[in-house]
Amino acid sequence: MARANDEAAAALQEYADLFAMTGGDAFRVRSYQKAAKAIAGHPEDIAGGDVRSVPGVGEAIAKKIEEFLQRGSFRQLDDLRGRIPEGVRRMTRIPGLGPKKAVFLFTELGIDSPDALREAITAGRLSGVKGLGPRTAENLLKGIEQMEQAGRRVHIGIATELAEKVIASLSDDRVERIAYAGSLRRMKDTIGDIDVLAVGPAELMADFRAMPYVAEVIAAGEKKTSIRTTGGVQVDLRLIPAESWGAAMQYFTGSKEHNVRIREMAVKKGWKLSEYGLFEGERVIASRTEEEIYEALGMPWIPPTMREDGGEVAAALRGELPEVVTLDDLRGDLHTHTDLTDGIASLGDMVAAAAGLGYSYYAVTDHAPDLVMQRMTLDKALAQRERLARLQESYPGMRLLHGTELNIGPDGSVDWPAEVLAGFDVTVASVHSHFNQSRDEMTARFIAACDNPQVHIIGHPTTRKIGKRGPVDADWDAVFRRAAATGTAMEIDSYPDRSDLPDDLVRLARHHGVKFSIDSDSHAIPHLVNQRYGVGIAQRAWLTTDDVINTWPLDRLLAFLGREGR
Ligand code: DGT
Ligand code: CA
Ligand code: CA
Ligand code: ZN
Repeated sequence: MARANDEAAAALQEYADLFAMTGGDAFRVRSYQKAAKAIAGHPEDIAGGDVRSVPGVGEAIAKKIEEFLQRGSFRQLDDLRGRIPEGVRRMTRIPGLGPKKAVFLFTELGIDSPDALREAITAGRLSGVKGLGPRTAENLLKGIEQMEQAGRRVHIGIATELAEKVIASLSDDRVERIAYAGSLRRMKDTIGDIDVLAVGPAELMADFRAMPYVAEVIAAGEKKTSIRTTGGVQVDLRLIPAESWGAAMQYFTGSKEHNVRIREMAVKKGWKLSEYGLFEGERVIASRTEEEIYEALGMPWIPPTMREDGGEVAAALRGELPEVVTLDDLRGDLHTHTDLTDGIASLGDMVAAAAGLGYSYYAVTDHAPDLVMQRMTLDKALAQRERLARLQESYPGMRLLHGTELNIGPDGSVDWPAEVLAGFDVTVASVHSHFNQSRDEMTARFIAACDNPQVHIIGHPTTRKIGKRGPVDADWDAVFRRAAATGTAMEIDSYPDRSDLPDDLVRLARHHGVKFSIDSDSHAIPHLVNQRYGVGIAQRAWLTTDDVINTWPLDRLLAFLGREGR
């Protein structure tokens, strides 16, 4: 994606945030947000073309973007930045602290950063302030810590795009092999630093240090160079002898705990395992490929996503490693949006893109009326259903499913009555507000949604946004038990800053017998391929195709949805 688009979109998004914080009109905020998304998702570079050709960009926004392209900012943004310090904006990213409260704390108490807020709370300066009782203050402290923890790591979407860019920038005919290892290859939802391994000439290190994405060189050695990118992410590049490629990939993929377990196996046999190979004295037993190393230790190759010392070595030794679900196993997507609500692409364009991915079925699940900002009505939904039925004629190989993403209200009820819901092929029900309910209330809320026979899938269950909002508090054992009993699937929302359910909760839900749907939650065409991240989560939780409803043939899926014969 073109850099100018991303930067302009980020500036417009910042403007939308600041505009909202200063009490700006909510519908204008939304139009800025929509335009920002449209610009980010626009296939052509706006720096070379006309920003007015981007859907959702009107004259007023176009002028701002043009000024931004010329000088890296625009007047209205400068104004608002002057009124709201950067630290106050960072305060809005503290889980549990909304923009209104952040502005209040700034204007009334002069608190202008998360650090200042922590100080004020610990010094007791907030006691007696309305709406900031001891429980809220406690939660804010936790939220600040959570944000700082997350701030040092990036989510898998950012890390993957960066790793692919680094690898592309270094790939040429002098470079025999190049790949990423570490937590990114294991597909953790957050990544501390990116570990790239290469077989190539020594000059590669100097080339790497000179790349335009490098902001700082942290360490420059012959075997390893570490840099920090302009986006603040550390990337380590290691030069590997060609004959050690497999051993190095195995070693630097980790996890540390998995490697300890593997090394124990080697030691028991009187061998030594290092990043250079598996050795008996001076003799090399295996080093070229990972497969050879695992085989020499009496195991089949273990997928990187399973290398967390969660019993995978024992299972591999017994020959009982499960066959985990892969991207190829997915036959469709059950949670996607169009520009009828908050997506940026039209129904026709989304469906065409889905067909290009070779799906057997594809569900369109725009928001239902309770999210007022989306302005959905039953008439609009029914008109969309008709358009979808007409589109179906052009896609004989792909079944189009008409769905909706329902909003789970604070009491567990959803937007539409049963008779309306019966008209949809599939429903995803999600929490979008009242995130701070008590554990009991939240648990009851999810259980009520599971008990609704017209709810098929619980969308992005924890509602977390990595680096922005923590998970809601619920008794997940109780929720998953009811989901399994009622045949309600849990979603693995693959949007990378959600990654929701996270892998540990997927494992817990699987233990209770829950089924899963690995969805993209796409709001634009480029989001469709995010399903690969959801597959990573599923693999980390050892899911097989039997656990994942959107790997199933259409008939089995429709039966699960109670829509057989449709
Ligand atoms: P991260 O970067 O925090 O997301 O996590 P990783 O797993 O990528 O960790 P990192 O970058 O420190 O190291 C990459 C891999 O290299 C790690 O998973 C295992 C291996 N490794 C690095 N240092 C050591 C070490 O001192 N001992 C062992 N056994 N393995 C190491
Ligand atoms: Ca790493
Ligand atoms: Ca590293
Ligand atoms: Zn949602």
